[in-house]
Amino acid sequence: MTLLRATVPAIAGLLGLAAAALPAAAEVWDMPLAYSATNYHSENAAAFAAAVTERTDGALEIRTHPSGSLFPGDEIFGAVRRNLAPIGERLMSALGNEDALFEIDALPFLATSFEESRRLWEASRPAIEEILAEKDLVLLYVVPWPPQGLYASVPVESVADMEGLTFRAYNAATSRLAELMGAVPTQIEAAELSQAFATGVAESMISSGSTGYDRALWEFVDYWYDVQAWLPKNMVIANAEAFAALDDDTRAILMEEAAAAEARGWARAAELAGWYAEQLAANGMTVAPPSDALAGDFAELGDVMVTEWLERAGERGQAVVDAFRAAE
Ligand code: PCA
Repeated sequence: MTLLRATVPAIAGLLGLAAAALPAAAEVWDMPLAYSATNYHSENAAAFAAAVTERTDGALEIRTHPSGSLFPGDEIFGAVRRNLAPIGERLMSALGNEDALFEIDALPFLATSFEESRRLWEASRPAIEEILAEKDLVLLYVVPWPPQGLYASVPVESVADMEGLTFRAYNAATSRLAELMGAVPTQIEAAELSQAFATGVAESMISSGSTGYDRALWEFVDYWYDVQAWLPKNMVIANAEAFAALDDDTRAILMEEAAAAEARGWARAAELAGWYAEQLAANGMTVAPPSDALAGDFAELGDVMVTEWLERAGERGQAVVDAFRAAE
């Protein structure tokens, strides 16, 4: 008895000392991304991953997997929710079936510049964080795409020219817009774009100059109209359980680097927007502002979509839109 009483605390003490002296067990987080490795979102995520890995001395190592190579874009949100991946990046507005509020940044002409988009994000962030928390997810950072324009295989003077064209959609909102234009939408991830355009499954789409550049869309279509319809965002989220399992210091580093990645990503998107448009033109595309008729048609369809969205998004949606408009 005496021996035991003396020995147990001694052993515990030794173990405690040993545990404190050992480095924290290394944790590896695989981070699925939907877009190509050379896209600025993916490069930004890779810089974020490297910074977290370095600053935690490898206690948390993040490995990015671009181009939908670990999970295709439309499976990333579900994978992070189920902790099949502890962290991942997803186009926020593609999650409208999870909650209408996620679509707020894909409403035509609500916020059309980086500055407005930033204000819309500030107005919507608390509600988005709340919705993510309800789904056991933690928001790390968001980064916008440049303003969205219209790619088409034929000249488009007004929406009537879109009648019957196949249209690549990247979320429910772009599908709805295509329907309102009389086009024929199919939802396709960016990683599959070249094939869709090569086979005629898509003859048109709305996206940024960034995605057209990444996918060399000039090989398939001749026109890009710089409509500046909205700026959708990618968001990087973590599984709440995986996040809670990290120690305090690691969590603090993760959040600091997330804030740095958000700032870096917004700056980079704004810096690159014009350059992408130039690259489309340099590769032979007609890059032009929309005609007055096309801009007017889009504005009308935009109003329809905002009205429809407000019905689905309810009071929480209305409150965010009001907060955004009040900050103007
Ligand atoms: N590129 C992404 C979403 C928005 C954008 O500009 C895409 O086309 O999938």
